[in-house]
Amino acid sequence: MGVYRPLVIFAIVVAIAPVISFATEIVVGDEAGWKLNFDYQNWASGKKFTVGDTLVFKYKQGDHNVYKVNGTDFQNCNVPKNNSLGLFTGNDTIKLAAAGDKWYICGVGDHCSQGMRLKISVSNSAPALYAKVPIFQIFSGIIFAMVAMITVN
Ligand SMILES: [Cu+2]
Repeated sequence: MGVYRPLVIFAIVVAIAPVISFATEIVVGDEAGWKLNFDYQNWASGKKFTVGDTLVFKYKQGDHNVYKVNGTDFQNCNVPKNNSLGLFTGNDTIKLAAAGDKWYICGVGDHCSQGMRLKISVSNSAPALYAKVPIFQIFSGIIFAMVAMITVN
């Protein structure tokens, strides 16, 4: 009987793995990080941002920073005067808590107008979650679990 226990566990993992892996940590710019001379719009166009994901801005502390701004300030590169709106650690994490468009800029010098700005569209987790779980995988997981349980009994 004990021989089949791994089958049951495997079936459960197959069934729920896509569900538990949907919240991801996304490093802005991937290996490049948060820097000058990088096309963040091009980078973002190939990515999917979902509620629950976390953005990570990596840079040398002091060289750059991160301000979350609105669409107008993004367009005009207006850096908020209030420093409490910025992030400055060099390893800044931002949890994407709500769906919609989000805008981030670097507030150092003219970095924003040189292209150090990022606009993303965050989508709700539910539709994205279903889209990421192929029907085939759900069925195969359920059938595998049933077969495994019948075999055990
Ligand atoms: Cu900068």
